[in-house]
Amino acid sequence: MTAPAVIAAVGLGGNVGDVRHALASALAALDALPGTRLLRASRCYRTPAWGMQAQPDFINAAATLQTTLAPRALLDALLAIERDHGRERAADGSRWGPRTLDLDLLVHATAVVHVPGLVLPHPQMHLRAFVLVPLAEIAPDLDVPGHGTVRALLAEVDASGVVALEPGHAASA
Ligand code: PH2
Ligand code: MG
Ligand code: MG
Repeated sequence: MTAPAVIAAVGLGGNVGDVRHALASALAALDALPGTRLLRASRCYRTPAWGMQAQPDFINAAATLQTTLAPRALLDALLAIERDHGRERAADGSRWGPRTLDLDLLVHATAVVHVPGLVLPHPQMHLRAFVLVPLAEIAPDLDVPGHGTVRALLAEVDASGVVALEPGHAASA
């Protein structure tokens, strides 16, 4: 029996090397995962480093997927794609330093999960403009379980400094 397909959202980012190339390559890898289809990908945004601020700006984007993968299987696939793109995790376990490619599982349907290594929805996504701005471009009505829609969350954060790297489509009048 095949698992039902659900919607999942992924945050993409990096601040080392040719990040736009890495993000495009990662999107293709997401679309190629078993039981998974890339639905939408946002533009790339330049974003000020959050957390550990003394590091280069990041480039961030977001994607929505339709997938039959369960949360843990999808998370493991994201980590494998990071490794394929040269991501090295700091030996000291520090979490917020420079990286070639970071893929964060943000939302997996209605899942609310707190187990070692996997928290859903992503525990800080509702506070981070670098996640919410790209995600709002492609999925403003997506529900972040326990928090509300992406559109409502974006209205509560300071999104100044988050700049799209390509022009958007003009809204129809
Ligand atoms: N990721 C981090 C830490 N800080 N800042 C921005 N702007 N974008 C990120 O993707 C990011 C960050 C840890 O994953
Ligand atoms: Mg991250
Ligand atoms: Mg990460």
